[in-house]
Amino acid sequence: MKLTGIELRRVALPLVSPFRTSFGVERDRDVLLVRAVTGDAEGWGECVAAAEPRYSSEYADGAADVLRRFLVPAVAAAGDLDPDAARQAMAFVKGHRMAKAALELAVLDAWLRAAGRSLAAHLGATRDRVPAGVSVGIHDSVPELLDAVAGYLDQGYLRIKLKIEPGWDLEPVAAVRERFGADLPLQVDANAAYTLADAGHLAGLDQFGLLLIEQPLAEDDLAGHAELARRLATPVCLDESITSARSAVDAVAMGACRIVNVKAGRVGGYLEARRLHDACRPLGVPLWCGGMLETGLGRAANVALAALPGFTLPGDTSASDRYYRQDLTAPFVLEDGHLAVPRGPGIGVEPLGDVLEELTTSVAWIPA
Ligand code: SMG
Ligand code: MG
Repeated sequence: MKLTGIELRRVALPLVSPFRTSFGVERDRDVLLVRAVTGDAEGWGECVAAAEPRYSSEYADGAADVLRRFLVPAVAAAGDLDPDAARQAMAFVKGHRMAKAALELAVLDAWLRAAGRSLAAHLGATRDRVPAGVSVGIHDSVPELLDAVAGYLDQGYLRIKLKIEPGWDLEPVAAVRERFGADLPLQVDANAAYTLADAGHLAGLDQFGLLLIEQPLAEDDLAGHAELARRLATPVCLDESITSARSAVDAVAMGACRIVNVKAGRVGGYLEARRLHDACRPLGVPLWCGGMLETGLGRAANVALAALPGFTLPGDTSASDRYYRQDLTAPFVLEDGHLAVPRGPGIGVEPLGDVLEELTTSVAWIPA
């Protein structure tokens, strides 16, 4: 496959409601899209880096810069292109996993479209629909949170994740349990807002029968997570700390987590996410697919990943209308609490041309 060029496109989408986490409030999604144009087909990748480096060190302008200056020229120089050649060509760049993942996905999508094969089939998906969970942000009050959760449960979501932070943890969790009962699959995500000194306080969550607590401590504090895990009955799950298949296996081996949130962008691509899956599955580590407020393009790829057999817990793979009034693709809709896995070639969805143009804030074309 011969690369003709790469388009870097920025798109701005307003969220249906502000999404507050322990690290800040998101009101709009400023998305960097990568389009790979080849002699055979075109492919799309979505970069999950946010506008500001609050969730992790990457941010959209930084990703665009490293793509334009280093990653795209390296991939363009690779000659005969396939996803593995693209990965190898990008390997000399340290870090920048979200930027690499976006370019890898664009190449992978083009390559699979040229071959008439779906991403789901290529990754090894074994299901044609995946159970949908929803991530519920920090609210101004418990009654407002309960209304939001009730609305999502009415829509059919099968699992609720509550964002927590110091000052917004035991009380909202207790209230959700009290209102919706002990059988509701419920978990929490702290986005690294606590320290080991909070272990006693966090043990207060044990009474609520949570599926897991996600990333309570700092990204680089694996030893702290291992110590915390010994002091909690609630299983610890890692998100921000897991940057590769190897780091997932190591984190499990040292007892820092029992469950892994898989985000392809965070580990450098869907192919590394599959390696993580293949490494963790024999260890019996439950996996689930995380979310980064993706548009329909990134969501399509996430749903394909979530259909692999090791993804045994519902993901943060929600329907389009949980995020956007108008998605970039035909909307993903909840059917009986599930999203259908796209079956068409590549990621199986395309941007809606007029919507894409309307929401685009800038475009740059980089010839190969
Ligand atoms: O895509 O539904 C989604 C968001 C899920 O909570 C979510 N993501 O730490 O897991 C996480 C956060 C990271 C993004 S917050 C803007
Ligand atoms: Mg998380």
